[in-house]
Amino acid sequence: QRIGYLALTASILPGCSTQVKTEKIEKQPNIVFIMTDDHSYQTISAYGHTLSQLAPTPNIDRIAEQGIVFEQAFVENSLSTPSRACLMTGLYSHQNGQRTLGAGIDTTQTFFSELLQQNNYQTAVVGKWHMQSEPKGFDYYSVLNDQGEYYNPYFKDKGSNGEFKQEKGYATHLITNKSIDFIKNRDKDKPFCLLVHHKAPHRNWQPEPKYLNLYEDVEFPIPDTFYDNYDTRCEPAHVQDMTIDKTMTYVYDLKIYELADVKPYSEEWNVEGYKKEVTDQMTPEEIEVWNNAYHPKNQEFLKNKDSMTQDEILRWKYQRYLRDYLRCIKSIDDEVGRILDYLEKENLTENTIIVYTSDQGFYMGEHGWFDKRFMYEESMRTPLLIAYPKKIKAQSRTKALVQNIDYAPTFLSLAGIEKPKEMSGTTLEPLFGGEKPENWRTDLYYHYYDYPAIHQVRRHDGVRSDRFKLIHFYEQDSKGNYILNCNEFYDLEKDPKELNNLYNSKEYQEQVAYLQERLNTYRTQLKVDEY
Ligand code: SGN
Ligand code: CA
Repeated sequence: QRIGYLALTASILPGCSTQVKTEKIEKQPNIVFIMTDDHSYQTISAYGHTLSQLAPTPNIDRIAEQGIVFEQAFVENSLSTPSRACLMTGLYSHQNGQRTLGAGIDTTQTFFSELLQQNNYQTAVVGKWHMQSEPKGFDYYSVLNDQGEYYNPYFKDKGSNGEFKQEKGYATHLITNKSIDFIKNRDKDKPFCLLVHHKAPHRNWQPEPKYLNLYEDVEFPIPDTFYDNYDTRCEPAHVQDMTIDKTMTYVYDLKIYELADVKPYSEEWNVEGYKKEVTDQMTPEEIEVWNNAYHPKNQEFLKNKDSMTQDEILRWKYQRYLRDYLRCIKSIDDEVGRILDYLEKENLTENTIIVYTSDQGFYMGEHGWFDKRFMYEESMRTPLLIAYPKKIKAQSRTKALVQNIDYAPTFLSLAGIEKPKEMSGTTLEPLFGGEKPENWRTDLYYHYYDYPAIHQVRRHDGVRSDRFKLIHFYEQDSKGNYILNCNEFYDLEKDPKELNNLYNSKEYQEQVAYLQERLNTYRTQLKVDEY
């Protein structure tokens, strides 16, 4: 077994150096990886978006102050379990098996946690695991049931024979408690790797009791693309099912339980459904606090609703959505602060790499949407902030293209472990100095597979370079004939909001052809089997 130190210089090896230098010893760093579920970069102050100025995230920003902000961090497949599989394996979805939300990960693949464990690390994962297979390569785990619940959630611990037990409290807080307890109780002679996987701010955005009224007086600005009519696009943007206008439900998403049995809203959600999905796991005291918060606001809305225009109603829904979402973020931010405080108090900051990210991005009303899945910026992009004082200069930023398949190789390289040859991702360590190495990748591959499924986003793959994006939406019938075969191309510098599909524009034929060639190369080299 290895001890917790790595000899860095080769000078002690015979024949490597003429002079024997003082042996420089470096300790394997601890890793604290905090990943939320559906947290948009638009709602983290360090990214400077107007939304986050109204609802700041001072604690997540501490990571930015101490470290590096990745301004172009992306996922390969904007969905929970696929993203988690990319994280664990450093492989693209078609390589690790987890293409859709329900597909199982190929458990014969190596998880980076196993390699850390074999190389001296104590490993743990707490919170949303979501994949059907048991966490592999962890000394300790306490994971939520599937998507998990916000209030008094059920956890399954390692060694509990698969049994879930309900715990009292709010998920974001409980997950942090368990995380801190793991650090507290660890073997202090060994490095540790802790994955803190929050449930929040996943749909249906249930805030913590103390924040149920936060931001009630704040009016969040409507995004420029809120009324997008998807002109110039292929069919998928038109036929998705994820608009605030039509898809978001009054009862489940917007918590107007007063409408539960009122037609036409009773089709999907009635009082029973609301109780089951929203308040079922709350204590009577929590239900009272919850109802006291929502009821007066709901009454106010219902009083005015009949005299409101469709657009006023839509804007009201947007405000309720944003407020609840950002209330969940407020709890996340508090709890990130608690972890950072604990690491500081224990003098662990210097030798710990702290990562903050999300399993993908999210629409905060851009294009009229919530949810994710599309290769457009808001969902393909994800927040990524890393602090590691030993190697990362405080307050640095980078525009280098990075992807969620890079986490596993990064952790391995930091721990001094050689990356398995088959891992597709690449370590982010060369970017830590703030400079982008000349040979850094110039584009990324994306592939979304989960169709037919909730929200009805069609399958697509594509390439994103620093400036351009090519997307190919596809579907073939059983004979291999295309039912859907449509391309989009965006100039992100001139059109960062992706409103103008230039695929057929004469002016861009050269750039389109270049990205098409890159896409073909990815498909061939990565052995992609559908597109
Ligand atoms: C649930 C949500 C969807 C969401 C998926 C995937 N519906 O099905 O809105 O897209 O999860 O989310 S809900 O009615 O159950 O809230 S993911 O983060 O796990 O990928
Ligand atoms: Ca998610």
